[in-house]
Amino acid sequence: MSGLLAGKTALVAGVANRWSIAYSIAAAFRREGATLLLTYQGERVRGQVEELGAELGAARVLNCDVTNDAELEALVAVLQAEFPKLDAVVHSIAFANKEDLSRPFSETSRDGYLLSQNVSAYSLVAMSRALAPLMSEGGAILTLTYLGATRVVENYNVMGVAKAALEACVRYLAAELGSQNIRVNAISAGPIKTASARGIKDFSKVLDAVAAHAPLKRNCDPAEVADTAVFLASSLGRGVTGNTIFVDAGFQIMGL
Ligand code: NAD
Ligand code: IMJ
Repeated sequence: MSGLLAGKTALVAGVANRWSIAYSIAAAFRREGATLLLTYQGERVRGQVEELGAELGAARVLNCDVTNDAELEALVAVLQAEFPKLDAVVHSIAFANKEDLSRPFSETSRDGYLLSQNVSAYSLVAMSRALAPLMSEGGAILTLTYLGATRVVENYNVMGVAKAALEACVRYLAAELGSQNIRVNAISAGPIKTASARGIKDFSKVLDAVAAHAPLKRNCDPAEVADTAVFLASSLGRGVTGNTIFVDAGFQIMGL
């Protein structure tokens, strides 16, 4: 074991199943020697995530719906008692109403807009505020974003606006938490077939287009995203904060 994260404790939020990007990140963190803490969204996914946690050798699997302040506070209380020093936090969470990812963007309702912002962007602020006090020796906060934050991607709609806010949150949080040696970065992953991609209209066409046009002539792999997360969470990433790093087989550089 090379142990890039040996002696570090990492909390990973956003594992729903073994296809989740957060699952690949958790596996890579464990491979590098981190003590793993997983959080899940609620009772609906609890059993599944507990099984995956056991498989990964996670030290704890805890409930936390990131839209619920009381659940965030309860999480902090458990951590304070059992894992007083936290070194890395991974936020791999997004949600929008399914109908807002298919109908015209201008038809997005106020509630749908606010829901996607709350779950997908504000939650990074809430998690950072709650967990930064536990990162007493500095550390790294990571989130997952997508190209649709800065370019118009068909059907991404309200999620693109939420990711634009998320990327701005990364910069403001990085500027503020830098004095505590806490770095905040986003990884912009290329399209990956996860639960959050299943059922998206024409998703396989998106995958084909990336494989055809990306410099590497293929899609990205969740393990590649995970290894970039290891780099950012480890001391190798110590000079990097406030950034969005693309792990997308190079797709975003292409014009025509
Ligand atoms: P996923 O469905 O496996 O993960 C999304 C996670 O968000 C789930 O674990 C779900 O339980 C969690 N979640 C939703 N609402 C929550 C809440 N209120 N509280 C706590 N957790 C909540 O899909 P994924 O593709 O692994 O998505 C992870 C992240 O990666 C998302 O931010 C997504 O936008 C981003 N991303 C995905 C792709 C892709 O193509 N799959 C590409 C780039 C970025
Ligand atoms: C999602 C929608 C439209 C186009 C899309 C995506 N493309 C990609 C995604 C091109 C790559 C996946 N992605 C990057 C996401 O962030 C997905 C977020 C998401 C997905 C769903 C599907 C099920 C649901 N709500 C969702 N909320 C957020 O009900």
